[in-house]
Amino acid sequence: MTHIKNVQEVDQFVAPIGTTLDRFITQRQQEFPYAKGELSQLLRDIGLAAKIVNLAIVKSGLSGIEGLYGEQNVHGEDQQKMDVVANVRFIRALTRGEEVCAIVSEEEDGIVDTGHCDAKYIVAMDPLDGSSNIDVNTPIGTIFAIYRRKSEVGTPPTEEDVMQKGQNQVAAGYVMYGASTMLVYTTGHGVNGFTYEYSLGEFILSHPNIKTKPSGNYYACNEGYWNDYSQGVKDYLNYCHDQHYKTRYSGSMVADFHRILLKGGIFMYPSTKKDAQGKLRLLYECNPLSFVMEQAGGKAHNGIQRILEIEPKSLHQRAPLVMGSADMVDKLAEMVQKYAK
Ligand code: AHM
Ligand code: MG
Repeated sequence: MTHIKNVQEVDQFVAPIGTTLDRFITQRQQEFPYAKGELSQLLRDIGLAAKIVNLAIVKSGLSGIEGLYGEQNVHGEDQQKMDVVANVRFIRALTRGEEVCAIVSEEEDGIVDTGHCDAKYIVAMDPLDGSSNIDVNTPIGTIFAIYRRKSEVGTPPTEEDVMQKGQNQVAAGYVMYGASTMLVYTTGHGVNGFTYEYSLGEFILSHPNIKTKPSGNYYACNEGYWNDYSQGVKDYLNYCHDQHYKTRYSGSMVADFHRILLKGGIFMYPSTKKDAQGKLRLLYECNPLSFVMEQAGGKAHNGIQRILEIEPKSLHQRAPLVMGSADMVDKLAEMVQKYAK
């Protein structure tokens, strides 16, 4: 019989599993000296909802939840059945967790009051981004931002609680449902990524302290809108062509963003002739990913201003978005601003 003497000896023949999301969140709680554990619980609730949505996505082709739901959301876009499933799952998990007083969702017109007016956090989310990719089995994602409410704890939450600049986020991140499902988040102390281990049902730390390179050779942009872009954006795209940068654009921002976060490059959804503010929503698409990108050492801009400094005026406000490797975002901003003078 083998006698196990110490942990190092055991590690030689039984590899450690690594750090689970739960354990990581608990360890990191010490970074917030006055935290009482509510944010940790809230992050765990997001992890739980992500697992449930992941399960629904994995089974969608077999269980008949692909395709259109038959209604439009607040933006006049056709809802997919999976948009609705993800929205309900996240709202339910965040409500039952009792740490959130209000939720803003791409799929909801106004704020969702969870009934927990003693809770101090607000969540803004896109429950399923890139959902037009569901039926073709391409990666899709959930994007989330967490804010502290402005109004007094104990009172009903208001829209004002949600109208905060991105720089006020206390945490933000995304879940990417893809070849591997991953959860990546920041609490303002760097960015960490976790890969879902199916048989254990746990997210395991796989990408600690992610850093984005200052420059890269990928660009993600829908060049189908070329005729509608400003001259500054066209100049930058021509520069990308001259540099022989590689195009990688899937129409699923979380997937395109994830590549750039890990490999370097630039993602852009600029304004067009038709949509001066582009397509992407400030509170739950631009802000959270911009916070993650900045925490990884990259930049996020609307061409004129840092995304995280934009004062929101409405729940579903849009903003042109450019984010990625710092040198590339600077170069684009310089080209765009040349015409703004
Ligand atoms: P959605 O929230 O309705 O899914 O829209 C957001 C998505 C992003 O993931 C993606 O970058 C963009 O829309 C693609 O739009 P387009 O097809 O105009 O390039
Ligand atoms: Mg979206």
